[in-house]
Amino acid sequence: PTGTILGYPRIGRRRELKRAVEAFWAGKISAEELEQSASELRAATRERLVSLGLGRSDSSIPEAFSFYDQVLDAAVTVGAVPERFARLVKEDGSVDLAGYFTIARGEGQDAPLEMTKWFDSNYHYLVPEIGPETDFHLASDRLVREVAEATVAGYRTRPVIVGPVTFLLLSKPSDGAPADFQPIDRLDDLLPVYAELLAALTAAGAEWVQLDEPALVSESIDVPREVVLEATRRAYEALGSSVVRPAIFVASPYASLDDALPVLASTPVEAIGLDLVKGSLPSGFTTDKVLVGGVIDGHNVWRGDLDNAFSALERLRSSNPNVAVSTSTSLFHVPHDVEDEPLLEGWLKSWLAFADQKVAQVSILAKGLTEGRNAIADELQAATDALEARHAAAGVHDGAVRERAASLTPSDFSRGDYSARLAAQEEALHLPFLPTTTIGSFPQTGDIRKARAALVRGELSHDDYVEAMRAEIRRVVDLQEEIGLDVIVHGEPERNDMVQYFAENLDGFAVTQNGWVQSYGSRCTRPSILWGDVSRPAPITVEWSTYTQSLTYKPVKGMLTGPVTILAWSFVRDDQPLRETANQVALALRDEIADLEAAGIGIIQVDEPALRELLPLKKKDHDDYLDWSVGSFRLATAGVEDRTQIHTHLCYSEFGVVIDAINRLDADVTSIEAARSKMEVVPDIKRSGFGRGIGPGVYDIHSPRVPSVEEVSELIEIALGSIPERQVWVNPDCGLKTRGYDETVQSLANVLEATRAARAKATV
Ligand code: THG
Ligand code: ZN
Repeated sequence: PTGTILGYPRIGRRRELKRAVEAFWAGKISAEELEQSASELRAATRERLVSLGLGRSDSSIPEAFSFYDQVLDAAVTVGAVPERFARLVKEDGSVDLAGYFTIARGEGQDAPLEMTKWFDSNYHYLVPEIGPETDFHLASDRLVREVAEATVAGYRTRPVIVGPVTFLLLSKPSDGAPADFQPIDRLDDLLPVYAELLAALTAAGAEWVQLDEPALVSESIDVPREVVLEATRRAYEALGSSVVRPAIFVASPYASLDDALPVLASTPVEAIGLDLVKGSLPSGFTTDKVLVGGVIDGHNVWRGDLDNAFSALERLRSSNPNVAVSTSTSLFHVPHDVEDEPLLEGWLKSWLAFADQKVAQVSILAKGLTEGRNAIADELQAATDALEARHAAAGVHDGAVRERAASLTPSDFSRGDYSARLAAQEEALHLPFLPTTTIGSFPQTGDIRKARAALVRGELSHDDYVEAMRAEIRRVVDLQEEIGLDVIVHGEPERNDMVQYFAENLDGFAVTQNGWVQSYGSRCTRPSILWGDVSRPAPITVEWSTYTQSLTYKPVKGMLTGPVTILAWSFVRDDQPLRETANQVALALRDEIADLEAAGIGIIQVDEPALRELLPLKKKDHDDYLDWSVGSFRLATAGVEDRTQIHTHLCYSEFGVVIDAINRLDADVTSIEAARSKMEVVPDIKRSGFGRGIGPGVYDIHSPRVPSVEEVSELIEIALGSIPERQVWVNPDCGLKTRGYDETVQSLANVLEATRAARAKATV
């Protein structure tokens, strides 16, 4: 094929897959009915891709469905089911749909596979567990059946599976594995299973197979590069040499292959995919293999510069005879269709391309490759015109915003000396030893969600909505007073999502109605679209926070989402460096913080859970990233008086890498996730010499379990044993939004009881 895509959204235009999967979990539909829904979705996808210009029978349509996660799919395909789930494995080695979901979601005492970020995206995959004992064997014919299903329907599609090197590099050693064991050690045992799968796919009619190897582009992999390269060589020598197999297409989304490119090119694979959006053209490199130029951005929503994309393909073809066009990544990072957004302004829609528009762009460029540039001149021109209109549009360049950003000086990024701040805050806040607080959100009840939906539908007046939220705030404040928490939050009932809420209230952002993107399993988010210069037309949170403060004598903590997280969880403009966009968001937040302070809010938390997530895949880019990301947080927060206490919150462990950056944020208090890992991060904190307030979570909010007083006490003891006592705060791991009220109240009560006991024992 001359044009293809690496993958397409699986969740469905109206989240049909989410609905079906959750109905199955709830026991409302059977496994057969779920299979039927999935089959209909796959059929609809194939039909649509053909209507958008991909070939029906030239292997350009990827067969890339998943019920939950593509890494889990690979794991169950090769028989890598952890010991604790052995009961789910049937006689023939397979697991059924119910068993598959049990591995993903856990059951009783058996924890699910761990979930972690997929490269530098907002998608989460499940981490396979591999040990010396893992018995690799072909344990699922699901992918083979999907190819056969397509064949019967009159398509020749290209099955997609995570490649063997990436599969092992993303796995973690199973519990009992020896200390020096690494999953990649098992490559030679795994390859025969992949070879067997390739043979079965051939028998089902596949002429091509796509093996996704994004781990080859990442420098955040814990295995020496020489080992990665040698594994790549061995894997593709072996698979390439197997006799019965489809042609092999190795895809490498998210960045450049660098030294892995010549290695792959030396093996008998037929095609190599290059991310030419995040990565670059390999200069001087030539090969007679098919080079699949990923020139259409699969990870962002812009229509972009199609002419430039075609030029990149032409350059690639000037030194390589066989060039095809594709997206840079799978399209599962973007929503289905701009045409599903009737409420978006026409001018904005003309700048955007979601999955369906990107498929059409690929088709245009494929036509250009076969028929020449003239054949697509009109389409290239139309894209160029749209891009020019975008550059010239009001709101994309706001003079006042730019002037303000241009006049920033180093002092705008810096607060005063910490010891002076600490003294001023102690005087202003009078907090006890081991101060207690929560991360900000309280359970989002059905009533809250119903009220918001009614407001959106116009069935509830603005005033009635505000009163409903105030009633919820009163309830949450009373509860915290009763339990005895020291720093009070309002519970965030008015926020649908911690990023979307701010996007809805800032200029320069648009939000979508149907722009759902899979985050993990059946869970989705609707990333906002950051299209223009950002400014704050009016205060956002001030009334909610001052209302809350009017209900209590204790200090209320104002709650904001930080600039890095707002960028990470939105689609960001691609026409200026992220640093500039981040500083614009930071300045808007800085104004919000100034207003909160002026309104008497003495503590303000600026959440940055995504700080680690945007860390670039290449080490050479780390310093620049940490510089602008930390800088934007400081710009947002450095305008306050010494007496105002700035908090931040970060989720998702793995603090080792970013601990220095966390230190440089210069927040007065930092809360982090720690309960789930039994305070594993505490030694890192100690080693880093972290000198300000720190609240390692003592209550794992990811599970409905209520922690006992003893458990919490033990965690507090661990923290007090390593961190200077005066620095320690007591709080849950993360927000309570996804929890129920009963378990929340009991858990927080236990946290407070454990804190009181620790205070009584303390010598300070
Ligand atoms: N907001 C945004 N992005 C995020 C998170 C967030 N990315 C990382 C992390 N948090 C992802 N976690 C979740 C957790 C829950 C849900 C989605 C992502 C979730 N979504 C609802 C669903 O799919 O049913 C829909 C939510 C809605 O109605 O808006 O439960 O917190 N931006
Ligand atoms: Zn968190």
